Amino acid sequence: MVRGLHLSALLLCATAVHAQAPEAHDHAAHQRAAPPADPSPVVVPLDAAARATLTRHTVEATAHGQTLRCEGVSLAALLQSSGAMPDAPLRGAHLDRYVLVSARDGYRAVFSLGELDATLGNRGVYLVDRCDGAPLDADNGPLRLLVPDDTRPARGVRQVERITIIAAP
Ligand SMILES: Nc1nc2c(c(=O)[nH]1)N[C@H]1C(S)=C(S)[C@@H](COP(=O)(O)O)O[C@H]1N2
Ligand SMILES: [Mo]
Repeated sequence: MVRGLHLSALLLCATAVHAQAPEAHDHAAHQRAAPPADPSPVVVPLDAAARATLTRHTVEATAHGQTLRCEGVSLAALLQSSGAMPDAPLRGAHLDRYVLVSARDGYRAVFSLGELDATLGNRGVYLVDRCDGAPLDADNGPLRLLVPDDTRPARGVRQVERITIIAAP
């Protein structure tokens, strides 16, 4: 009797699953199962712990006739380690995103994620914490950007306060 009950329950289950199976393959059901888009905006951690595990680069950049020799991390690597930028060639889901870098004095500059992707713009952008052998002073640091391949140094944001990834509206 118990066996009999079990068997009918199983049969009922199997019937129910079978009845739903075609819907699982239809387009609407497939779209509902898609993972949600990454959140926006995302504030990227800049603290020493967030930067400690990343490769350090030596970067030279010239501003107003003066060449700085600095050390720091790649902005793309920092964004990737935060999880906010995929560590793979970017596709449409991330090509409408940009990085807003804001300074304590209100200065701001943006970069697109596509500009930073090594397989697209491949623009080297670095977040540095030491120049010419010393930590950056309060006018320049403690963190600044350097963009050695920009023709002018205007996006070398000093006094970096916040880095945010934003999906274009
Ligand atoms: N926070 C902040 N960063 C800034 C600026 C600024 O006004 N504020 N000026 C930019 C411009 S226009 C230039 S040319 C470079 C100058 O870099 P330097 O101070 O190393 O010469 O800094 C850039 N970074
Ligand atoms: Mo400038």
